[in-house]
Amino acid sequence: EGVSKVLFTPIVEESVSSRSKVTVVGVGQVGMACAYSILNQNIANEIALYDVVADKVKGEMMDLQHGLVFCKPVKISAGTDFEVTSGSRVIIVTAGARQREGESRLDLVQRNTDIFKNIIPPLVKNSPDALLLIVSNPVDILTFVAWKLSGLPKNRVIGSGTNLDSSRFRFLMSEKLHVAPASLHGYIIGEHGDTSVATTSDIPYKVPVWSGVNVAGVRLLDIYPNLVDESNPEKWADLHMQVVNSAYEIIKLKGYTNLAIGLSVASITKALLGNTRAVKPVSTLVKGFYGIQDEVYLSLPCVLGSQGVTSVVNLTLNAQETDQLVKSAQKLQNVQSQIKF
Ligand code: 6V0
Repeated sequence: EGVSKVLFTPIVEESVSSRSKVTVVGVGQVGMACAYSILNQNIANEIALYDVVADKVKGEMMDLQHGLVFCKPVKISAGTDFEVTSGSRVIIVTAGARQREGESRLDLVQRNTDIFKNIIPPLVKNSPDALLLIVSNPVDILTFVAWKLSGLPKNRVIGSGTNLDSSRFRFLMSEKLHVAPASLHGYIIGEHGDTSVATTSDIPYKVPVWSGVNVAGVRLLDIYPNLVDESNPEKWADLHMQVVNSAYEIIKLKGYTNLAIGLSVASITKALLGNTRAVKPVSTLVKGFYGIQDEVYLSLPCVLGSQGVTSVVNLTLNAQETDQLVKSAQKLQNVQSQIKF
């Protein structure tokens, strides 16, 4: 009796700010795979989920929260109000409409641009210091759209780009050489493209930089000069088309792709939040590189840190590789010039 039965004696008001808050916009297959990878790898100390579908976003939040006992400490919040996204360091955008039967690529771009018009300005307003990491497809064009709508400097608006394609490329090569995928280095640069465009007339220019492929610094082309010749019975050149077709194939088999893109986005987010200076191929504004004149986003190996893209690695490209980048840029510019902002 007389003893006050309170659990805590407050000393000071608790802080609401968070060192490493990540917001995931759009809690579909891709958004949740991103959130789950980030949670599981202990990359952020707060994860906010934002979507327009209230039940779905609440359900996804609860499902993650119920696993928190098994994770390192993270706060998980969610909602349909932009308030929930405030103070984010990285905002991952996976919101997007899917291509409708018979819909042109341009119509899809316009529909997703219209969604971005509603979300990018309030996201930036609530998190003025955030980096934007765009995942929605077609990712290179939508990263440009997000950059335009955000008013942020180019280094702070990044597309997930060919980080995923490069990972697919390295996996396929690693199977041939029997080494770990992470021990085989190589890059796909250029356009990530659009998972929903499967026509051969619109194959994205995903450029495999064969000259840089190496294990422990030993270039494969130095050992096997005929590596990617059509006549090579090992069919290394085919690996490139396998990468190009990966998404279509997976969508045909399971309906969507989500787990690898989730891991890929988590690895980019880790580099940004941790200011690690990791080099990854991500979509960045490439005007001025390799003779490209247009304001377009394409993937090049970039140094990533808390300012976003802090440098671009200058690759030694041959004429064909440079030509593909320039053509890709022209193609994207052609679509972009028809977008209504
Ligand atoms: P999904 O499962 O349909 O999820 C989309 C989510 O976005 C849904 O939960 C919607 O409610 C939500 N959404 C729609 N409008 C809004 C809005 N205005 N604000 C907030 N949320 C909204 O699609 P999925 O998750 O499979 O794919 C998402 C996007 O990622 C698509 O554009 C895919 O093409 C793209 N991908 C990009 C990849 C890449 O490598 N960059 C890889 C895979 C998919």
